[in-house]
Amino acid sequence: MTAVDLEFDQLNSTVDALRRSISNRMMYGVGKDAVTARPHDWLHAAALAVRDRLVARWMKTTRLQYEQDVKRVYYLSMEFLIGRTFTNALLALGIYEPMREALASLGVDMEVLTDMEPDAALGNGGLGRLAACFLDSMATLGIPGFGYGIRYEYGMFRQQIVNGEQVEAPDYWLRAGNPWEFPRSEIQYLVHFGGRTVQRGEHVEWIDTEHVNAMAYDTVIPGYATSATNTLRLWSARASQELDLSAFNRGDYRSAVDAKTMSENVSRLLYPDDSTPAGRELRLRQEYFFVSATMQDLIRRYQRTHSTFGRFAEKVAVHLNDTHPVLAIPELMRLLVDVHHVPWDKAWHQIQQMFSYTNHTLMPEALETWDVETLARLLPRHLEIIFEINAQFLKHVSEQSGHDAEMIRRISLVDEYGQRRVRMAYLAIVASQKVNGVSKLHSQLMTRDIFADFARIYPDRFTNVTNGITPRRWLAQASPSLSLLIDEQIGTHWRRDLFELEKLRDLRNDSAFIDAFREAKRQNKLRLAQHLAHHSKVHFDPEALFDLQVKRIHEYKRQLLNVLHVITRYNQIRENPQRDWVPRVVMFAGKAASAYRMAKTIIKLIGDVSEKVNNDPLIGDRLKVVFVPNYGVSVAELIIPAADLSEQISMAGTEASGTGNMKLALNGALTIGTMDGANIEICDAVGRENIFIFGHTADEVDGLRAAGYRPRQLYEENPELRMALDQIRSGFFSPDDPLRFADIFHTLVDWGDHYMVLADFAAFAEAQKEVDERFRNPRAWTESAIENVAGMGQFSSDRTIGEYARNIWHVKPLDMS
Ligand code: 26Q
Repeated sequence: MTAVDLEFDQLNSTVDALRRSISNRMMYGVGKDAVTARPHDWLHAAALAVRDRLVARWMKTTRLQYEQDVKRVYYLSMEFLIGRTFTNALLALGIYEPMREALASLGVDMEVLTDMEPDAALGNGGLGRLAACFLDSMATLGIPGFGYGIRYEYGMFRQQIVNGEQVEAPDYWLRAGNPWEFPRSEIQYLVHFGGRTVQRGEHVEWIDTEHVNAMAYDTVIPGYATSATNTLRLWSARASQELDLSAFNRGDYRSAVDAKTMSENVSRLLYPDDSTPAGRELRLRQEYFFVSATMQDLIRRYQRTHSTFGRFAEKVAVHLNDTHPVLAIPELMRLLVDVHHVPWDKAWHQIQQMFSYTNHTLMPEALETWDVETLARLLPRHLEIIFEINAQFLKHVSEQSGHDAEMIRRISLVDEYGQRRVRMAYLAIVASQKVNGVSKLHSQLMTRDIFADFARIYPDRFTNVTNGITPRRWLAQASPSLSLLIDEQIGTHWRRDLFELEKLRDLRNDSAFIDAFREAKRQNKLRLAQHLAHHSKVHFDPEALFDLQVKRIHEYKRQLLNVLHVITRYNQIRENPQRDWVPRVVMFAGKAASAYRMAKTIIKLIGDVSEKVNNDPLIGDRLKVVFVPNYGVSVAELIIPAADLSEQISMAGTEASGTGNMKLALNGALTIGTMDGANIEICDAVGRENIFIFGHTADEVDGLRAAGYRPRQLYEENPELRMALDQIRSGFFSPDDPLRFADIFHTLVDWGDHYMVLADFAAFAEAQKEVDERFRNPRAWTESAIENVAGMGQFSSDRTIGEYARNIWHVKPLDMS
């Protein structure tokens, strides 16, 4: 920041200046006075006062980007799981305390306000939250980046638990208005669907289409302690014609309005599915809608300063967050070739240098494909372009490596078996200059298994960039107590350089620091205990071991393994109540996809087990089981800092990376986990003695499957496991409906146990014993916790974004001076 900027910022950051701004914004922005203002009005007025301070930085960044004619990154993602903005912006601007005082002087409690802000929950889970962490890091590092996505009116559903079951409620997050966004009614693009193609002279035209307008809404993304900011641009659908006039004139008002509603449905709601793609046509429309508007926008911005497309790839990098935005490729080809009349080969050459693609899953059923018929009907021109790309690609491969018909069939972008389908990941690979996985193991398996043919054809294209998380939100904001302690010891710079945390290692034997660390964690545990006592009427001992598994509910993540262990522990305590048990609170949180039956049954099982355990007088405080409803960014900020133990127990080879594992370790939780995803790198970073690793490795999983896995044998040979499974099968936890969990039993015992829960059970139970032993010694436990925090430097998303910028996007930070 320059001296002038600094002075300007300081003048604006005083309590007085903030109070004046809030009052002003209350009057001129909200249109009320202090006497009649309700809490929501205060939140709105305060948010506008904060936003005003961001806008000055935003204008400056935009101007510098333009003047320096920098290369820009377009980060395309169907999901941005942002959470709340207010506190985050205050911390970025360094005005948290002055704002609290300014509000207090107006008689307003800031904490009440911050709790009222709805989450921007425009994402399902890991992939969407990663995009949000990346925006934060790009802005903080001054990388000229734009997030592009959809402004869903309804975000991720709210999860209520009624009688132990998940009930979904719509998330109309815009109800009270969104003070952070700027509607840009002047920025609109037409997006076409349907119709047919015709050849006119040298060019193809796409005609007889229906269309909808995409209108831009911009949100400022502040960088931390820098005047650099970025923009998140989200598209909202507007009917291209307000009303169907002919219907209107016929007096058919219903139809006149219906057409408008139908076309605007495209940005109505987020599909609440993660991992398993639902092949719905509206989803395909959403994907095309946002990439079409984005590609038009990017061309327009490039053309403001360039008269030909010769330097396109020098100035633009487009990143695909999974395959969901992959239609950007044929759409940009169409715009260049059909609309701007760039020759095909030139256009393709530019595109291949511009695009990059991140894969987030290895599970074959999660790889996106769209059937050729649907594409032909909705996007006929794009299908032609995909066919042409495919033809040229297959020709190129045959020339290089001979006509291996079987291989050509395998790598074709069009799967010809049965119903013909386009394989979106293959299209992304062929068009990208770099393809990356999200952890070392995942990137290895990606090139060994699902993309092996492509890795042989394009060996230099594949790479790894391990995920990261932003320390601003996940430590500084979520855990004030621990942050303050760290600040006292090593200063505040860790927020911008997380490797600074290594300095904490020298303090691991410092008794005073160990005590202070434990006290900071205790504060977070108390905060959570109070919240849960208030909201869900569960009471528990804050001295107990807080054991957390928080993530989407999915069979591969193996919440069932955790539940089985809880049940055996319950049985053991009942048998031997007087032994000196380490008291535990086992917490689960996470949403199930609405159509995922098994995931919903797992939630119900957790509910039934917790009923039984929590109400058993023999058990008392020795074991409590809690399902914390509505897991999302804000709930995560509350519960992650309170964790002692982090459950990362997916079957090895299934969790691409995980990022909750990083958030928990950064907050001083010890991990119990399999050698999967980023757990492996966390293990290296914190030291094998400070993590509880168990279970089959990815290679051992393959070996076991090849040798013929027999879960029933494990069931029969392990009496504790058998008892727990029999209780599940026979209605011990569900006397009102004894067969409720029969399918869970059969899935694990008789139907193949696809995720090898039983194979890892004994090792998991052993590892849990080690956890208990370590926890009995508070000093040893806390030393390990400190080692965990100290080792987290590499898991900052700043490191991740640095790697993308250098190795994939080839962009440099903006010069802010
Ligand atoms: C696709 C088509 C239709 C409907 C839904 C979808 C869809 C939506 C979301 C498919 C997948 C997702 C989300 C995937 C996801 O969150 N993956 C996670 O990504 C994280 C960030 O890289 C990793 O840490 C996790 O391991 C991975 O599971």
